[in-house]
Amino acid sequence: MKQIRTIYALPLAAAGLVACSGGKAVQEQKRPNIIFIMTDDHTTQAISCYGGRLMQTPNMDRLAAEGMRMDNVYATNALSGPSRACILTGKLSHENGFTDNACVFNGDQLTFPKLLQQNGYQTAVIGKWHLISEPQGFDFWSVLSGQEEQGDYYDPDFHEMGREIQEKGYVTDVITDKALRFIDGRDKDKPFFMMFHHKAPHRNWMPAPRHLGIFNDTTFPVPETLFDEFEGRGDASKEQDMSIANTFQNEWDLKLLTREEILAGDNRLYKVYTRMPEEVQRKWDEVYAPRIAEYRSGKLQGREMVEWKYQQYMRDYLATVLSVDESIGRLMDHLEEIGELDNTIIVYTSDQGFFLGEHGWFDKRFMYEECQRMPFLIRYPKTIKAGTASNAICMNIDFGPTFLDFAGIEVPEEMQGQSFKAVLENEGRVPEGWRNLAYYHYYEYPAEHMVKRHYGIRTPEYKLIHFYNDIDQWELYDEVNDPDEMKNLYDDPAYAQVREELTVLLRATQEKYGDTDPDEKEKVLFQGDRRFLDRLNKKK
Ligand code: SGN
Ligand code: CA
Repeated sequence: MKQIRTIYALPLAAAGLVACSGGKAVQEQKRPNIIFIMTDDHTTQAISCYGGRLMQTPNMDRLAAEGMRMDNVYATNALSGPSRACILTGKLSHENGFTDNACVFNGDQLTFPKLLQQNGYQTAVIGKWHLISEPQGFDFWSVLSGQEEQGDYYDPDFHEMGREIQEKGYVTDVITDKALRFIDGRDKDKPFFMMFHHKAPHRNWMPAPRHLGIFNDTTFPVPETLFDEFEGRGDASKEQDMSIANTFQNEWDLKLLTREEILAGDNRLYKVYTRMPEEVQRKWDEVYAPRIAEYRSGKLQGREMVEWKYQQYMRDYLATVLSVDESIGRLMDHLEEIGELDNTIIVYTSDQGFFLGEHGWFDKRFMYEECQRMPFLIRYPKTIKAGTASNAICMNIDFGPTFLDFAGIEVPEEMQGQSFKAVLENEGRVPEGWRNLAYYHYYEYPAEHMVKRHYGIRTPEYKLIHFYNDIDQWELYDEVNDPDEMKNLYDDPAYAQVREELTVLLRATQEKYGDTDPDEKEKVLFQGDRRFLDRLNKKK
């Protein structure tokens, strides 16, 4: 293990090491355990305590009712690997080097789990990792390895402490079992920190056997912007490849293949379907048969077809979320049983949000609210008041500093995020001098879904975005009056001054974070993109 530098060394008082009256013995005061639950692509529209109308999430709601719901927590690069790298390092993508999903994380760099470990925490990461290099800074790790580290829904493969293993069962349940086993086998003399990372509800949304078909009689409300035509907005919105109407794949996303067709082998479902036990395959066949028949009846056309696809999408996506909600319930019950519930900071978040039909889309990547915003629920009754909510603007790079702060560990100067412990412990109020904006920079282009590169800022009232490489186009949204981001005000004379001020603020923010040098940027970018393009070429 690397020696830590003195500035990160833990002061005695902060460590909770207090000299007893005799002066000899030292006693460890209780520092909180920290459980960081992060799902993949779970968005606030699908969480009932966020006002989502699509489904009930009772265990997530319990976290909020007994803790705080944060309404303005933002991803700085709304894509899996990049978001995870930002979280681990407390640094933006251009600083941690992981700009897009084709990168390999440099695990030698400073991360907050390493600091927790060096300062007496027992650490673990279980579930989705998606950073390619082996996890460092964890006493135990067991991460999904199948499908280029996206993981499989059924009988998933894991890379665990240097070994390749396959587990039996549904991925959310397997990850939960592993997490509970880690808790039970922990070193009881130490506090623990666990990254508990689910795969669900990532594409292609395959529910647990017990939830297959559970929403098949439900019709979900259709987003008002499902048929958005992007009037007044730039080419990035028009030229993406992530629409329900055109990008959705019949086989993969809608599962419109019969058992016989799947088993014929020449399709993407084959690999995932054949991982399911026979009895689950049977249930699957039964559940999807009416959907296939309806599609093949030939009655669905035009807008009706898009709405139909949206309904099938919701049925599968939301059913996978049920397993995650149950997992949180199991975790809380277990912590309660062993008497650790109130000693543990529990966080629920997702690597980014997701489009559930808004603007006609699925997926993420854009700096628009549905996916830039991350759910963030936190429970720690010792210092966080139950039933509170906050609109403080925070970023994923702030998570590490916040956890270090709770653990009494000094936040290293080089981390760009800042602790929001003061927000959490002050009923969500924004403290004096709080950095009330979120920075964003997305790089993965040209790539899957074809979302053009852009950067921008989100303030409490506005959002300014610059699509900067193969096009040079700006967008400005009034978040108070236009929360759906339908009206680009960049060229509206009434907003000329706002635009001016925001531009100055954006440039100052880039200056502050050192994200200004285009040459450097290109070097980082091309590393990832070339690999994507190579892969694309190979497929052709
Ligand atoms: C897969 C999905 C994409 C998704 C990326 C990244 N395609 O490639 O739809 O955007 O993952 O997701 S799929 O056809 O394989 O389902 S991320 O959350 O890991 O960044
Ligand atoms: Ca994701």
